Amino acid sequence: MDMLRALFARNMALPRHHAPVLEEMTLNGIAKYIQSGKGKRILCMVGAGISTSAGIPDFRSPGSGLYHNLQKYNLPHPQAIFEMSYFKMNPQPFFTLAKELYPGEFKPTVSHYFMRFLRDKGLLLRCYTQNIDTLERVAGLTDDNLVEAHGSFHTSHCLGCQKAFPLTWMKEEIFKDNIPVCDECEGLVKPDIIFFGESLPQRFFQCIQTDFSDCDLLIIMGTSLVVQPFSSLTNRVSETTPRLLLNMERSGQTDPIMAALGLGSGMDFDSENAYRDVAWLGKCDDGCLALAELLGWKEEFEALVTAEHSRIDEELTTAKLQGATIGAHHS
Ligand code: CNA
Repeated sequence: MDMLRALFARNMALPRHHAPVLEEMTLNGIAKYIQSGKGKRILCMVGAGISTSAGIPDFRSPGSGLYHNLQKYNLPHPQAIFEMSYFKMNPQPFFTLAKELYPGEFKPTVSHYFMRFLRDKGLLLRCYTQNIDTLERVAGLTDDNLVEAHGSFHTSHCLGCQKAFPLTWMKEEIFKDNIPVCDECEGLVKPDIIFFGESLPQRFFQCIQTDFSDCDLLIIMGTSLVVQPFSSLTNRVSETTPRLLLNMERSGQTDPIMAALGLGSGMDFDSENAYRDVAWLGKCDDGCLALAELLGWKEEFEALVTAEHSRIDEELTTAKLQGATIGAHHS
């Protein structure tokens, strides 16, 4: 191996070995890095795994993931539900699924609130999310805090005349089991979530210009890191920026042989050259709590989650009671 490496290094002026940027390659090492004041412009990259504990299935987890449970829609292949050509031909499966996953029916998780907590501490540079459930917003992140890389249900557009429709209208259509149709041109109306093959929002391309070079710590949570171009963002941070993965499985890794040679562009958690990437495997909610505890913030953080969950519970109860009263008046 050393001979091979020497050969590569001689012929390609590669690879460079880096001094470790963390005291230890563990969650504790990340906590110490933040405590030392080095991690104060934190970027979070998140995916469906941060919402599974809210009851929203992800795509790819074996057994519980959406791709394993789409048989009832008789799709030619699972991804067809998010493909424009199939949607135009048969929008029903998408809207049935949209009803199941509809934003507003779920509470943000510990992981969502961890990003809000980092924001409140002045440590969050931005959250890049692949999710379309809008739970980051419910947890209190603002437009400025967020890049919704795959769009969201927030707005919808007619595929024919491009007329915009608000969330309230789309919600009503979805819950009435209607296929939403434009009142101007009778075109199909689709929530502004990005389907396979569609371009990502302008904001994504604008923000990545500076965010990743400005970032001094990258936290990646609940994503298999297989959807491009999102997954390649992990490589945009500087070579000395630590990257923490909180996930059920290792994702975003460089090929082990390439890593051993010091080559490759993914994350390197385990090779002898590993110097900045930490994988903490388990539920990301537990990972966030463990990190908060190491930082001495656990009580304060748990208090935030409890307060926000009670507030949402109260709002839901009030809304249900109002619904029941309105129902009683109408009957
Ligand atoms: P994915 O490919 O389904 O991967 C999810 C990842 O999260 C996997 O690696 C899981 O092991 C991991 N995971 C699941 N639960 C947990 C947990 N509790 N703690 C830690 N890790 C966990 O999903 P990606 O987000 O990577 O794929 C991108 C797709 C999924 C985007 O286009 C999204 O729009 C799409 N999606 C979004 C939602 C949502 O908005 N909540 C739901 C389902 C799919």
